[in-house]
Amino acid sequence: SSSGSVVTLLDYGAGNVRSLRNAIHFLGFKIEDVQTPKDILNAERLIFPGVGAFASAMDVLVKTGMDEALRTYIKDDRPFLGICLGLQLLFEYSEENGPVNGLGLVPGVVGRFNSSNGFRVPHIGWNALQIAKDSEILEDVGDQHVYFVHSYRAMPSDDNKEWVSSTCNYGDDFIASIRRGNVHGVQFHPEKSGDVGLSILRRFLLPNSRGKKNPTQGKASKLAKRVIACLDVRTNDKGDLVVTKGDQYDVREHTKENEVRNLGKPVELAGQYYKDGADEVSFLNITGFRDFPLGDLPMLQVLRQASENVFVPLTVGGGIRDFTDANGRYYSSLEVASEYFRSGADKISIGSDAAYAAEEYLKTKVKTGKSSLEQISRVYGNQAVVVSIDPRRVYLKSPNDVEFKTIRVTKPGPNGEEYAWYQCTVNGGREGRPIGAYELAKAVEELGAGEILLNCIDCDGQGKGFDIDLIKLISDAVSIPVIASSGAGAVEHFSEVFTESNASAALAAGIFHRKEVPIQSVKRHLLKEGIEVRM
Ligand code: 1PR
Repeated sequence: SSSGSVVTLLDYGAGNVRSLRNAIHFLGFKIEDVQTPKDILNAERLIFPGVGAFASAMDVLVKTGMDEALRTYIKDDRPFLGICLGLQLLFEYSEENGPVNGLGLVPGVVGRFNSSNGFRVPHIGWNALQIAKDSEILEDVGDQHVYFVHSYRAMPSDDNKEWVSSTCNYGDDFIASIRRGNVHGVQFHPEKSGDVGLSILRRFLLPNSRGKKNPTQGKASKLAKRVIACLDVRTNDKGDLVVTKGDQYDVREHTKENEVRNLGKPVELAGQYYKDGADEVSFLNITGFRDFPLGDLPMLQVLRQASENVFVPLTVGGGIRDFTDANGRYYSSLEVASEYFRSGADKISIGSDAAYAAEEYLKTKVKTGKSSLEQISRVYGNQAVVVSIDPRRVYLKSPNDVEFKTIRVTKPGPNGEEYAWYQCTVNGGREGRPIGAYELAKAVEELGAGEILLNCIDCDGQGKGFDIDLIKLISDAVSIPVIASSGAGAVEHFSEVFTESNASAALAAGIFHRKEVPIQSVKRHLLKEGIEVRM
C-alpha cells in the first residue's frame, strides 16, 4: 500500500490548493509543506501548484530564497511536478502584468491567449492533448480530455523542443505539458481532471504504477462542451441544509405546509454527479442574499466534504459580498470568497453584488477596483470568478420602449408582443433592477468576470428548453465563456443550445435531481449529434 508515502508540496499561500491536497490524500499520500528553501532541497518528490498571478508568485519565491532552491532541485533532475502557474514559472519570463522574469529553466515566454480569433479567454474546460513524446505520466491520456483554466500559456519553439511532451490547440498550439528526466510540468489541472487526472498524479507519485503502453491518440480532439450539475442549496424549515429546486425560483411545495422542496443531501448528490460524469458541480446558496455565509458553517462544511471526493471543478455562489455581522465586525467580500476557496471551491459565483457593481460602473464609467468582483478577480484571477445573472423576460410592443438592449423574440409574447428585454433581478429574483442582462454581461466582463452563469427565471424548472434568444444574445455579446442555465427537460435541449448559441457549457438541476435524464444520456446524445463532450 502507498499509505505512509510522503510528497512535498510547495504552497506559498496565494490561493486555493485544497483540491490538490484532497487529490493527493485520496491517492493515499501524506503531504509535507515547504517552509524553507531547505525543505525543497530535501524533498524526495516535489509538487508545485502555482496559483494567483505570475509576478506575485515570483516575488514570494525570490523573497524567501525558494527560487534558488527550485533551480538547484530541478537542475539536479529530482522528481518535480509543476501545475499551471507552477509550469509557467519555469520559463524565462511572462507577459502577465509584465514582462516579469521567471525561473529561466525552460526557454520560452508565457503570453496571453488572443481572443480576437473567436476563442474565448479564459480558456476554461476540458480540452484534448496532442502528445509530442513519451512523458511517462501522460501515457494513454491522448484520447481523453483534461481540465484547463487559464488565460496565459507558453508556446512551443525550437528552443524548448526537448522539453515539450504535449501541446493543446486553442486558437494556436500551446504547451500543455513538459518533461525532461524526472522534471514534469502540466498546464492543465490533474487534480480537477477526474479519473484521468488522478491517474496522472498517481503515475507521478508512484513510478512503479507506470505501465509500458505508449500514448494513443483518440477521440478527444478539441475543447469539449461542458455539462454542469447545479445544486441549489438552502436550509429548510427544520434547519437542515438541503438541495432544493424551484419553479421559476419558487422552491416551496404548493401544499398546506408550504415546505421547502427537499431533493436530497448536497454532499451525496455532488459525489453522485461526479461519478455520473458531470464536468463541473455548482452549489448555489440561494438564501445567501439574506444569510451570511461565514455564519453559515454548514455550507462551508458541505464544500469541505464534497471536495474530498469530487475531482472536477466546484463552484460556489450565494452571499458573496461585504458584510457587517451583529457584533459590528466587518468582513470584506474578499474574506468571504477566500473562506469559500479555502474550503474547496475552485470558482466563486457572484449574483446580486455583481448587478450592483455593473449598475454603478455603467453610471460612472469608472472602475473603482472596490467591487467584490474586481477585488476577488484581482487576487484569484478572472478565471476564478463567475457572475450569475438572474434575468426575467419583459415583452415589449416596440424595441424603443426601454433604454436597454432589446431583441426580436422568436415566439411572440402573450399579447402578440414581438420584442423583449431581459431585466436583471437580485435577491433570488425578488427585486428587478434597472439593467438588462446584455448590459450587465458586458459590464462584468470589463470588471473582471471570467465566466457568466446565465439563468432565466421564466424557464427555470419548466423543462421546456433553454431560452435560446437570451443565450444567443449574451454569448455573442461577450468573449468570456457563457454557461447556459434554466429549462433543460430533455437531451435534445442540450444539443439545441449548443447548436443554436455560442454557449460553452449547459447547466441543469431538476432533471438530474429527479433522475429523469442521467448525465451520461445527455453526453451520449451530444456525441451522436457530433458535439464534442468529455466521456
Ligand atoms: O445574489 O450573490 O447571493 O447569489 C444567489 C445565487 O442563488 C444566484 O446565483 C441565484 O441565481 C441563485 N438563486 C437565488 N434564488 C434562487 C431560487 O431558485 N429561488 N436559484 C436561486 C437559482 C437557478 C439555477 C437553476 C437553473 C437550472 N437557480 O441555479 O439551477 O435554473 O434549473 P432547471 O434545470 O431545473 O431548470 P447572490
